[in-house]
Amino acid sequence: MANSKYEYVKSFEVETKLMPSTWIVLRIDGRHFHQFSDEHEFEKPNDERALRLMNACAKAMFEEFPDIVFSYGVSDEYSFVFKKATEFYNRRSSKIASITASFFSAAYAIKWKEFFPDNDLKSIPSFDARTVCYPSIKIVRDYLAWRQVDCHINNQYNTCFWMLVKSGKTKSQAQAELKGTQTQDKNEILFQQFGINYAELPEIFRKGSCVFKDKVEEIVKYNEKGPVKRLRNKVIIDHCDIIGDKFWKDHANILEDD
Ligand code: DGT
Ligand code: MG
Ligand code: MG
Ligand code: MG
Ligand code: MG
Repeated sequence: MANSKYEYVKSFEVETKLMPSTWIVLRIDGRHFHQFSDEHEFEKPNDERALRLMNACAKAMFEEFPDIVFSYGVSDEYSFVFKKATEFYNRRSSKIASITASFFSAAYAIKWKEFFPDNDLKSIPSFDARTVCYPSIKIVRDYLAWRQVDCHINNQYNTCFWMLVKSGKTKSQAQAELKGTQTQDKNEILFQQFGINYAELPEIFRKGSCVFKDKVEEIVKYNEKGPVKRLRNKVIIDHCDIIGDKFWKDHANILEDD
């Protein structure tokens, strides 16, 4: 097509290219989910249906965008790690953030009924997205540890807070009671006042969720001797500890230099 005299307007476009040879971490976060969770009567402090819906959207991302090697989600956010050598959208930040945020938002709306069969979607869910480049495995791991520590701190606080409120305290009384408390104090409050052993709460609440590919033994067919099993690479959702070394030793391929 011949250039028109208007073509020059393209020269005003600015592209932010993400640094080559670094892990791109994309974080998606629900917009106004404080309001959204109230409006849809999410259970407090954690609504398992809402978390599983987020996980299903993350799994859909994994299946749609093959350069994602790992993801971690908590509350209304999900982080996605792209492999170091990715050329996804030529590493153009605005393309990556806009496409993934819109894909995730659409998935959330489409899958809503699967997880909330009795609740109508009352407003349009949307998610923001940002991209950050990290130059080493250590820093990617520290990033993920930061999110998981955040999950733990918030979940422990919120669990105490809502137990106090549900037991009759006002929100400001609960806040005052928790002010300045350490991890151990909160565990004591839960145990002494409510008989809850924090360590026994569901892992999905305490640890958040990880999505990654792993080799899983699957039955592929049955013959006269019984089931025939094969190792298959599958996208799995688990609630692992990603702060310590064990997970990363067991799954060294996830962040390997490629
Ligand atoms: P933003 O991200 O700046 O648009 O604002 P928000 O309101 O999304 O705030 P954010 O992302 O810092 O915090 C997430 C909110 O979502 C927080 O107010 C609690 C709510 N939320 C997330 N998961 C759950 C849940 O499972 N149950 C309940 N009750 N609330 C949840
Ligand atoms: Mg926010
Ligand atoms: Mg949010
Ligand atoms: Mg958030
Ligand atoms: Mg186009």
